[in-house]
Amino acid sequence: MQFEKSDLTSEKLIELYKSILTPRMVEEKMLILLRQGKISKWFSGIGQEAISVGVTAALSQDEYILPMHRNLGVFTEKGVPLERLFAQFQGKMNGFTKGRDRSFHFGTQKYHIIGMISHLGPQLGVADGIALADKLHKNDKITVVFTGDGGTSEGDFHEALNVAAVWDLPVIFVIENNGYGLSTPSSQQFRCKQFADKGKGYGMEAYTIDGNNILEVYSAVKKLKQDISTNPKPIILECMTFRMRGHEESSGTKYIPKELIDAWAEKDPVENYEQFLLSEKVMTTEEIEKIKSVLKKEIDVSWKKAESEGNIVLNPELELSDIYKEYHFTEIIKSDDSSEKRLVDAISDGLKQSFQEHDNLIIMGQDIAEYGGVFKVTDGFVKEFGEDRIRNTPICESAIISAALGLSINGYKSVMEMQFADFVSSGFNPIVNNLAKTHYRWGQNADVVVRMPTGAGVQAGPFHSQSNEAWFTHTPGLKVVYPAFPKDAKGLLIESINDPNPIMFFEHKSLYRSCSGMVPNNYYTTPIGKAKLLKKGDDVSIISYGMGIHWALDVLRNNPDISADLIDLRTLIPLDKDCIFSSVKKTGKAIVLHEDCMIGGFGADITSMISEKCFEYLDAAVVRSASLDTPVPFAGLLEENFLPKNRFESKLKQLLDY
Ligand SMILES: Cc1ncc(C[n+]2csc(CCOP(=O)(O)OP(=O)(O)O)c2C)c(N)n1
Repeated sequence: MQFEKSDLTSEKLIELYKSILTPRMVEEKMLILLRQGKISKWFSGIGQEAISVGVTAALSQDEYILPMHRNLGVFTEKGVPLERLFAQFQGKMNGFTKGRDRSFHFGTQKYHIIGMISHLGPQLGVADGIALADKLHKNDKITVVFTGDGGTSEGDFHEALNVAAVWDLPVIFVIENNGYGLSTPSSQQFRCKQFADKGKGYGMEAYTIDGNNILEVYSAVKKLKQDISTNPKPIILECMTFRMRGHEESSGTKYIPKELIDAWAEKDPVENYEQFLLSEKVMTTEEIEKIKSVLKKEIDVSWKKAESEGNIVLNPELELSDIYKEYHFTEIIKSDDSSEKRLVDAISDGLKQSFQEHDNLIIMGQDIAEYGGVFKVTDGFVKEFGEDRIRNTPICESAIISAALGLSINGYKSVMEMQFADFVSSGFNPIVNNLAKTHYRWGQNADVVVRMPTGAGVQAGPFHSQSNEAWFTHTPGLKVVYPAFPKDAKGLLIESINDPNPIMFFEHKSLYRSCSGMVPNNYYTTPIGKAKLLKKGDDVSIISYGMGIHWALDVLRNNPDISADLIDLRTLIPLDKDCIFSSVKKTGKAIVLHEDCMIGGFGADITSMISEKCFEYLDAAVVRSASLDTPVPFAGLLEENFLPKNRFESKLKQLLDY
């Protein structure tokens, strides 16, 4: 192994030695503790330390780095106290996740480390968002994100690199090419010779370096950083290395040829660097032994401290409240002057006024800039707010949702417009696993609103008509908002943008231009989590939201003899249970109406809650009226048959007659 000192001083060379030794010695201790059953799982980074340490050492303390499961060296090099790391590994309160997530699955703003979720790939798009924020701040900072070679097979890798390339983001994508993804060798994972070859395809510079040589890694990143911090652009940095132990400790290395392990053992990054320092007379054996003994003591003391901390004390209320960042509604009163607006215009109005209110608000979506979005919600925005804030995106739903989290981490609010709610399936993973879970896991909020043009009735077939709100009501950590009228839509959208938590905001596209109403002209807020009693009656409670509200209103209009409470939920999560229960206790009968399919629709939850909480007040079983359990069909007649609109009236009357 060839080490190049370049202009590094002896002090710096020794500092790097201590840095690379730290994760090695910590890990040696962890392997013992693992065998003793004191920690539960361990993903070894032995043999790969030069990458974690060399990269991190080349960054400033306030530059973000996004490590993976083998990057202990990132944490030690950033100066995360060992005692807290050890508490984290043991699921203690002094760790970083209050015992809620394991190992390296956490971030810490203090140390500018953003940890992974198990799904590997989403990490890359989060780096895009962080880097975008830095680029917009013009602060010359760069972001570094890691992936293993196996992780590059995921679509998220492609999307994140593509977005970074199109947006010229200052990100270094470090690929640790260590030969295996779990048990799968590289030959079964990808066909390219080197990952650096992919650079051309993405339109970015790419380099392959020796990942076991700390000086090579350190100087490569230093140089690249200098280059891209003032001239923002993404880089692929492929670091050749080898995974010396099993994927995680219990899985072993039987499938790896012994010769391969032996050959790479010769290239051990710590031992080789140590030999180099000795041969160059930068350090003596005695000095090295002294460093090791000081470090050993520090590790032992830190472990003892972490171990002596008591176990977590259960606080059930905190478990529930920590899914969201604390936030209190501030009412901004509606003005008296109003104008007649269609739903689409009210949403556009609320969005525009939010842009005027929040300098740090960005919207991202396909065709939303000059084109104004397929539903024209952002028509004219780019002229008023500029291309930095009104951002056309490539067709990369997953990377853009991940980038939205990155923006939030680095001080921005964002809205993402799904072109159609159906396409959210291509961005599902980062929503339900990253946006939704991050605050609960390590206290980082995701200040993101995903706008979802949803619903059927426009003969658009199975992939442009779905009601998929129940995919998200089932996921703790998200809020789900679904207005039915222009006035509510504007106030709720403004409030959703003010709220620092991740919000799925449903907009029924068939109501966009068919539903109008008087909308206050000013910037005002409508509280999330509050239903509205649209009609008061005595005989039945009709509970609905979105298009269902309009169907129910039609039926009540045609049947003036029916005396019903009509509840517009407006928000599904958090659900206004009090409003529902007090109405049902009064009427004794309830019907839940929604456009979504019956099985697994949100109505199932409402029905069961009513049965449980209002049982002794009920005069009949709670009824549901919902779409058929089929995909949404295209032809008008089939679609009409699919939707519950024409079945609702008879179901309601049957219930009243019971
Ligand atoms: C989406 C997803 N699929 C599968 C896994 C299981 N898994 C965890 S790590 C891993 C191998 C990753 O290989 P690589 O990216 O090369 O990183 P390395 O472990 O070699 O450092 C697999 C298959 C996962 N965590 N997420």
